[in-house]
Amino acid sequence: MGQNALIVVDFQNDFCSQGTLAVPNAETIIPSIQALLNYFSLQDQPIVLTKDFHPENHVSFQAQGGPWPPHCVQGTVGCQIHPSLTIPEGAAYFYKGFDPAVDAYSGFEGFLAESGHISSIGLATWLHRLDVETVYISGLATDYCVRATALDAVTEGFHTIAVTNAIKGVNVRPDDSAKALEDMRQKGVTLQPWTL
Ligand code: VGL
Ligand code: ZN
Repeated sequence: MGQNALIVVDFQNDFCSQGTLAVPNAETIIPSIQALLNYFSLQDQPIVLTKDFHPENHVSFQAQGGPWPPHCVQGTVGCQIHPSLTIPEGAAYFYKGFDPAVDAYSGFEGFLAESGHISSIGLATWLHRLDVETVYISGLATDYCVRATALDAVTEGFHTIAVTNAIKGVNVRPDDSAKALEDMRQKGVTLQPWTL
């Protein structure tokens, strides 16, 4: 039987309350994400953290005509994983959005970061090599990177669970997260809370 993997999407300082692109109430999901991290670690199941990893002149930033304020710029505190999470040893990091000219919402556009350099190993390849069948998706933001990651997970053939109490949306329009959840559900993502 295949393994389960946990994917924590973009739980970085710039998406939390002091950040440049803050997701309202992002910190409220910390207990659920930590419970997931602890559980997957205890079960020796793969843990993935994705990071938005932009250069200063990234195409998604308003100065370049993009929709967003600068965020998750490489080498800044805003790019770091939020310090309230305790990340188990052995967790794998996948970086995305580092090409100045291309935005990347989905973790499946990310590449494994190994001892400070970005490899050519993509997330789907890495998960398939580990015989992962089911992915549990948590993190930020429901209406952008979580949604894109979950839909790509389905396309890549994974049984995909979006953990409803471990994700939070930006809601540029108030119902964006609700629409994203419905879209995910229609496309084969299971919506399920994690019981603390
Ligand atoms: C994200 C907007 C821009 C996300 C990343 O992680 O959802 N949203 N870059
Ligand atoms: Zn971004």
